Amino acid sequence: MLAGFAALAVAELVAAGVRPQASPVVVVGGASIDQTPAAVKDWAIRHFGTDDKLVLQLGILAVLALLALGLGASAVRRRAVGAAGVLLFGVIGAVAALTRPDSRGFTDTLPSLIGAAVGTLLLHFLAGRLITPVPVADSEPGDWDRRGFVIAATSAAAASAVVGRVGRTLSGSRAGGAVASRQQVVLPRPGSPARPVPARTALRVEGVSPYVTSNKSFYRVDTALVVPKVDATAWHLRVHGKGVTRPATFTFDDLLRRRLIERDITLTCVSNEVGGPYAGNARWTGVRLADLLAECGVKAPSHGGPADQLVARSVDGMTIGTPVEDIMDGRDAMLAVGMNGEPLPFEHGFPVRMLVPGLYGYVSACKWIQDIELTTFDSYDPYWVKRGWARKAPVKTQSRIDTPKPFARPKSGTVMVAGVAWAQHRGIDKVEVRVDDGPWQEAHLAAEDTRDTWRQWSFPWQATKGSHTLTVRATDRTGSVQTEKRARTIPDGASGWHSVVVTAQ
Ligand SMILES: Nc1nc2c(c(=O)[nH]1)N[C@H]1C(S)=C(S)[C@@H](COP(=O)(O)O)O[C@H]1N2
Ligand SMILES: [Mo]
Repeated sequence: MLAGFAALAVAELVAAGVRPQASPVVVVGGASIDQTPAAVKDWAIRHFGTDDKLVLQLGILAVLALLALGLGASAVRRRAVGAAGVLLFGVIGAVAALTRPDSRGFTDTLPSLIGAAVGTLLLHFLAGRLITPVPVADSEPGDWDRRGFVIAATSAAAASAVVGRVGRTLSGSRAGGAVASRQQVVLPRPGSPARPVPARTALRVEGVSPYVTSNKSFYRVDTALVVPKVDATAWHLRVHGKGVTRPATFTFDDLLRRRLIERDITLTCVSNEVGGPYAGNARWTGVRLADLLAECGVKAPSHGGPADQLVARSVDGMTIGTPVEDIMDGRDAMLAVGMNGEPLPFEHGFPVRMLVPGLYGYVSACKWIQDIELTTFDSYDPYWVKRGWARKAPVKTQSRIDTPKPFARPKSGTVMVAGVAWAQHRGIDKVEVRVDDGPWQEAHLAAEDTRDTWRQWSFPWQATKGSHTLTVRATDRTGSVQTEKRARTIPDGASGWHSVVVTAQ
């Protein structure tokens, strides 16, 4: 285990020199995320939520620790076996590093290979201490040098801890350029500001989700084990592909110099269960994507354009495919640079991400975007589609009870039931609440900001003593009532009604 620890520590140090994304835990973790069947990934997101990445990394470390114990045990008998085993892990790390979508090639293999080499040497040396009888005072013949081993092992552990820590610290400071570039961003005043939020958009009900989700509490869903830290001054966005008669490359300053729009948009994740937390509403600033595409010569399919799919690629190799028709149909699809008045936080895609009102994030909201390719749905499947999710995924009409919480024990009498409902780009027209098997009763709807945003709702419930089931459903502006039919999140989003059971005292 010590040799394994030393290998990982040295790998971290080398990764700090190469790039943090090349560390073996990150490349092997990333490869496992990509190989994980959709159902397992969905299960992981459901059970560990945003901690899924931490759980994955701890899992990798636990597996490594067990394998290290096994290799160590065999190394005491046959040192060559131990050495070969550790080297094999180095090779696995190197292969993972080479096959990552954002791989930089040979240099990315160095952390795994050098780490494994150091681990092999250390294992050889320590195992040797356990095998070779060393004649010391008071020793019986065949005894091993306990004191020598303990000293060597302790020094190796201490040295590894220092090396690993230095590696991590250096990796952190490598992002200095990106952090500085973010601090230097001054978001220009939008040429097209958001309509002022109408009065009474936010209800004063304790426990309901705030109308605007703060950047800090905005959900985060992505496959990045290391949050990409992109230096905005070196960032470029390339636009190319089918029907792009004027391919172009934009810098971050190019985008800031354009006319910016500012819009309130609610973003939701296709992995959100009925009643789940992966929804947030923010005020975004950015460039209208349809205008930028039109400058590059792109036409919507309904206007004779040959491309029906826009594929966005991020710096970490994510690919996200969006219908060109949706982007060009007049809605506020944008390349966002600002979130709630700040440059995008790194976790949410600094310097630039895409947003398309009405579509789930995995088909619209590419973070850390760096490339836009116009293509067709027939000729290319992006990341999640390859893994069994739908090619097209408009947001399903959903409503959620935020308060009371499941299994709450409110006092009988008037209990405020409240929550949010969303049907982005269609708008919410009605929310109804049902108590037990009673009739549907209309809830009070907060004022609408735009049809791209969620709406809060509240319902004063006259609670009688005992256990009750509260259920909610919404109706969108097309007149469709939220379906009762339960669907899993895969392939195109969960459906069904949210209900909570509470006991009035
Ligand atoms: N580069 C990149 N962009 C991404 C993803 C990702 O894994 N990598 N996940 C998408 C998904 S599934 C969702 S729901 C949204 C979430 O955006 P947020 O983390 O800012 O809430 O980002 C989208 N953009
Ligand atoms: Mo998502």
